[in-house]
Amino acid sequence: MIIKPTAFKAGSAEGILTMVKQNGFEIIKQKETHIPLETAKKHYEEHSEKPFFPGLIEFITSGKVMLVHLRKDNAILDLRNLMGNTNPEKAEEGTIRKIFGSSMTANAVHGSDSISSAKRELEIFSCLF
Ligand code: FUP
Repeated sequence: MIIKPTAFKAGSAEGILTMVKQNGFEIIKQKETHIPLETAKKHYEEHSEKPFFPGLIEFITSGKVMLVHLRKDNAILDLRNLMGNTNPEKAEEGTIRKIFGSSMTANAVHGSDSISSAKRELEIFSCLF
């Protein structure tokens, strides 16, 4: 999981991590850091042709984030349910993005969408942890 710049700057990291722990996740590692430009581009590679890509890269590299390595049975699906819809306006009540998100891009958190994505992302961010 990545706590994105706007949520981090707003001081929401503690509240987000509390929700995550209350939902049974174990925090293996956490790190406050800036994401370098090339790392951000690699992370969001699948969206590189999309019109929102430049804004997404600008945003994710705009300030400090918190990288969080989480563990839980069924972690991928459970975290995505806890995060809620990508768009905070559409996210269900009680979800992280509903509570802490402010826009489609500044939607508080990123969560890996599959086991293979989680492995790939942990590898991409390993040098920053
Ligand atoms: P998610 O897996 O829920 O993070 O969503 P996506 O992989 O579809 O999108 C990745 C990020 O791109 C989202 F966090 C927000 C951003 N995004 C936009 O800014 N505009 C869009 O139209 C779609 C996604």
